[in-house]
Amino acid sequence: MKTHSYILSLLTLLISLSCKKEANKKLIENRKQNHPNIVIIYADDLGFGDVSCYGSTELLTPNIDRIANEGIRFNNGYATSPTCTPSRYSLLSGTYPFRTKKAQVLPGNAPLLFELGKQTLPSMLQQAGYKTGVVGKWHLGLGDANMDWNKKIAPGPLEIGFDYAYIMASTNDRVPSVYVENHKVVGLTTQDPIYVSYQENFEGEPTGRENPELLKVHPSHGHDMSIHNGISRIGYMKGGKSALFTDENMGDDFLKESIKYINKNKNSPFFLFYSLHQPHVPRVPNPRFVGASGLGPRGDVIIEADWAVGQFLDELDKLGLSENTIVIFSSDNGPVLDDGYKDDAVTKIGKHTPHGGLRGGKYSLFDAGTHVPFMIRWKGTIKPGVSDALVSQMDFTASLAALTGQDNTTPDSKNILDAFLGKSSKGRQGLILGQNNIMAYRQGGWVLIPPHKGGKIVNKWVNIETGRDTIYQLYNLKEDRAQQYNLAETHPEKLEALKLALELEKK
Ligand code: NG6
Ligand code: CA
Repeated sequence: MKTHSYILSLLTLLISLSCKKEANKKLIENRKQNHPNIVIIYADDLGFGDVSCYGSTELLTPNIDRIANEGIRFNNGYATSPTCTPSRYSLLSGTYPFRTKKAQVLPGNAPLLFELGKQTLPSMLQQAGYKTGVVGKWHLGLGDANMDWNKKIAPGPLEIGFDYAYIMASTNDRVPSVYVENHKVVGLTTQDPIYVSYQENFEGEPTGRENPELLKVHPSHGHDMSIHNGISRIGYMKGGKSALFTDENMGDDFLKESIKYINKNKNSPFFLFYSLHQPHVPRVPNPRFVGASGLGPRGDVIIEADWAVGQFLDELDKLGLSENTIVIFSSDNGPVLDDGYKDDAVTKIGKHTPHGGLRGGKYSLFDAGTHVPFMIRWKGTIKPGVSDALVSQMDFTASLAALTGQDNTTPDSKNILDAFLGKSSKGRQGLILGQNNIMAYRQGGWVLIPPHKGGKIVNKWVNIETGRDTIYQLYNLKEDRAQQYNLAETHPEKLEALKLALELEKK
């Protein structure tokens, strides 16, 4: 009798153990499908035509191409705005930048742009059980107005949903030229505090304007204030010598921190916003990449960024995470050649076309301002291919909320998960592009650019058409990719339909 009950309980135990194992396996499988790691690799000012998977032949980007070839390459993928801050704001907040007046290119001492307490992409993923991190360019403001960079820097990424941050304080051409890790400037000592001003210079400090003999990279417009590492920047700064970054090492620094982050978090689902600084000005490649492209520093830093992407993908392979990680690659706005430094970007461009045949570029309402490289890889889940769906970076929040079983409470992000995963050719219906009251509207293959007050045709500093005009513009991108024919007068019904759709989308 005793042996009987003993065998019975042993059997029960074995069955329950095997059930548990089965349940665990299911849980892991489930997590793999619903909670894959998510990485967004985000370039800065990379154009639609700057990568070889979108047709560049003069500049080859085999590693970025790998993401496209092993995943989906979107032919109609958009950043929300033709400049950095508004695009990044909308990617992280699921909100159109025009809803916030302040969502425009920020100075390096601007306070944090986000309203605390509102859902963001990282806070939504935190809710879903993810570890969330950001490494690289931020440019979304930090702290409060009049922040002291020597004290605790908050609010910032950690207050809007990131568990970890290793970021450039602003842009590589704006002071302070430092990195911030969580709440602190990296490498700063109390003996040599750092001071920042966007009003006036600190006494005795050299500037690019007055001391060009100290420069290794010279400004072409603006960028003639404080000098650091032989490069004059926007804004004034003093002290903090032990904390200043070295432009030549920035690519390596961000790669190293990104790799550290995924190693540290490999056992929990993680989200990483890996925000590259290339090819934004000043373009200062590591010596390993000088001359790599034959197109001057702009091409060289793109080769450098592509190399870093390759190293990062290799690390995912090494950790056995490639099948369990969604990798998204895109850019915050379109391309620009001379963006303020004499770096041969114009003279060495040769046959390369950063805009890839689209009209305009950075700062422009024409297509090249926001129509950017856009690709998503999820090895083993996404069937490799090409998609024509209209997709926007603003839609990551709602789509990834759908994937991870969360509610999206952001105002403008749309769930287009099926398009992102290549299961549907339908993306967004319509999309507003731009910021403040400067905007265009795309619907299907059509683009409307309403009249803009005082619209200049060409931004003479960067030699790019702004796309603004005092009349209505209407383009059919399917037949006229380069936006050469304004159809506003010949297609009045289409014009009215888009005007109405734009007003509805604004609500
Ligand atoms: C402009 C800068 C440009 C770049 C841009 C922001 C001047 C003359 N030009 O004001 O160099 O920094 O702002 O670029 O200062 S973004 O990609 O971060 O939006
Ligand atoms: Ca940018």
